[in-house]
Amino acid sequence: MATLLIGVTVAIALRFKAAGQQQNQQAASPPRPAITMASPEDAAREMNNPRSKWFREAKYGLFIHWGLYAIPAGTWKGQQIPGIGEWIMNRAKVPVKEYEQLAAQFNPVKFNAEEWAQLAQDAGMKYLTITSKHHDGFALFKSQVSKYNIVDATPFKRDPLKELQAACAKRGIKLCFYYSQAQDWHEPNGAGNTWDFGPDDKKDFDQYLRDKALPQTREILTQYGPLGMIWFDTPRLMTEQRAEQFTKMVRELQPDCLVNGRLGGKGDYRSTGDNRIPDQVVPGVWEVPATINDTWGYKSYDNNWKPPSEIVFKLVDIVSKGGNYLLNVGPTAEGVIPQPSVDVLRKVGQWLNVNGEAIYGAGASPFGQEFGKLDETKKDQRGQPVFEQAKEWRATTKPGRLYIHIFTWPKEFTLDGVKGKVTKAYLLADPKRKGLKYSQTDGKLVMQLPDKAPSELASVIRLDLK
Ligand code: JFZ
Repeated sequence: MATLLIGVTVAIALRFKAAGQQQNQQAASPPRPAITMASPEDAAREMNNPRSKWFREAKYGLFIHWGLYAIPAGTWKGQQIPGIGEWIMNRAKVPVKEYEQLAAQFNPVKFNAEEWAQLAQDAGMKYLTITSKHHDGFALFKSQVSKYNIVDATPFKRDPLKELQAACAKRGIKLCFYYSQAQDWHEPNGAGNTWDFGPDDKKDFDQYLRDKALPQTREILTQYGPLGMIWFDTPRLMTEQRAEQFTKMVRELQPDCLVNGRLGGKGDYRSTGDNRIPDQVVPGVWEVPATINDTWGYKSYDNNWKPPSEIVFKLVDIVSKGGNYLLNVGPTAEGVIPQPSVDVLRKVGQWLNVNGEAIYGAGASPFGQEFGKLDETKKDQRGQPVFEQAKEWRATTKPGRLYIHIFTWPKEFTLDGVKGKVTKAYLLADPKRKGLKYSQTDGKLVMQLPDKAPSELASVIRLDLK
């Protein structure tokens, strides 16, 4: 077990190294699979866990990385710092004494919890996961444990998580908190800050857990009503025993609250690597944490917004493989979610308004051929054949129903391997539910489609089966 943990830690550490070279990372083939597979028993346990029912049905959530790093926004002392924005303290090796001073400038007067929650709702997202404390150690909530928090250390003096609690509750959006349990660059004994405090293996990590991470976890579990989950991250120095202290606390204080897969022990579900989507259906409960541009925390010069078509494709792709999509935006230091990301989210929300029944509560594809195939003539760095992704269509399911999401619109659509007899076929975009012409022999279904695709994002055909 110990070797396994070390292995995982090393793998994650290597990945951090790569974070600054994301461009290169993407060009080369991925060095590791997108997700660790669960045993069939574990996958079944995840799927049958009543606690995760809402999560399995929700499918789509809003991730928000917000904190002091939104002030430098990717630039430190006139230098653009490569890598993800919320890592600026680490990447620029900013001493605590200097970084701390950002707190006195943090005054996000344009922050409006109602607007953020409304955006999540308009976007069709069912949960909202926000950084209550990221690796920089700054708490975005009122804390008795550490003065380094938004109420005590900033001119703003408000608790945005309290405001979000009310705004989310009003709209039935599950509120979830990201909490960096291991890395805390503000604390002498927290993991990660080697430039101020020396190597991690010389630290009294348990002291940090006892005096900050655990008591703050208690605060977020007791001061904000029922939470959908706590999203722990980067389990450096975490052992199973250390993880157990957190799990025990969550279970005692909020038995319905989920624990994600990055605590350091077994969680209620698993995460893929950031921005990584598996090639095939993955059994069990899992989530893809991904961001709408190339940073999590706001960077003033990252304008690489993914278009709505890409977000819809990724959402459908992930759901058709059995997962959830947690999509991130990074608000500015004023408390504003950048308009381009708002526009994208709302577009996707409009698509979901029409096609949501094929996403929420939907199961994975019963097929597989639509995902693409291995190209034996192309090899990655490890000498493995490269997976060539196909993007013409995807499938999701509900009992007695099949949904075909079409991205490349043909005249005629042929589907092999349909189990059951199709009794009706129609486009979700058609309010009249006019039946499409089709013929079915054995498992082969041939459908005649209208000349023009009803949606430029993805047109969904619902098939009712007997
Ligand atoms: C972590 C954080 O360090 C980062 O700042 C951000 O919050 C992100 C959502 O999570 O980064 C990771 C964690 C795990 C992997 C990659 C990046 N991973 O397992 O591939």
